[in-house]
Amino acid sequence: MSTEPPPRRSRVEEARHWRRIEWTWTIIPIILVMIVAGLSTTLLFNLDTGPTAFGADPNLNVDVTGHQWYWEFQYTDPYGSQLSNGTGQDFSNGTLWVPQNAIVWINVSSADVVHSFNIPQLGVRIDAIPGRINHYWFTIPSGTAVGTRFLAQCTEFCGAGHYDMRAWIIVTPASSLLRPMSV
Ligand SMILES: [Cu+2]
Repeated sequence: MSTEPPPRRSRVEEARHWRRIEWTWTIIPIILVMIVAGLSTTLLFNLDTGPTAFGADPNLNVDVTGHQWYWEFQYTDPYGSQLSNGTGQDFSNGTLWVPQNAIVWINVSSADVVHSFNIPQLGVRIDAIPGRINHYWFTIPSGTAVGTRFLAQCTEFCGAGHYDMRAWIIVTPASSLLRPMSV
């Protein structure tokens, strides 16, 4: 008993068949890559723009300057100045007072060598480079109690005093001095 071999496709049909598959597995990944590239590029630019890109207005604007071997904090808007006057603290001594639920926009630089500003608990890590201002922001998680301290530290070896280049971020009561959120 002889079995009929299946009818063979012509070479032209064969080529057409494979060409369709080639196009499919070329076009679909290209579309996927373009979607991922678009989303991540947008996110990258938004990260640079800061909280406003995500619909939030920073409550505080703070200049953070690394020195061998301490951190200097300076509020750069009137709201921060009021806050600092209100507590009577010296704000250049390595303590940053931040109200509950605040969104803090930081402008990070260095007065001497390269440092890196790091608040592990708040997910902050940004290089402090002389002659350059790096922007970043963080939020105090809702429900954080007044008096909570977050340790800030330098994570770039910057000389003999590097080990002690620490600062405290201390949470103060939510203040009416804060700028209202923009809508
Ligand atoms: Cu340092």
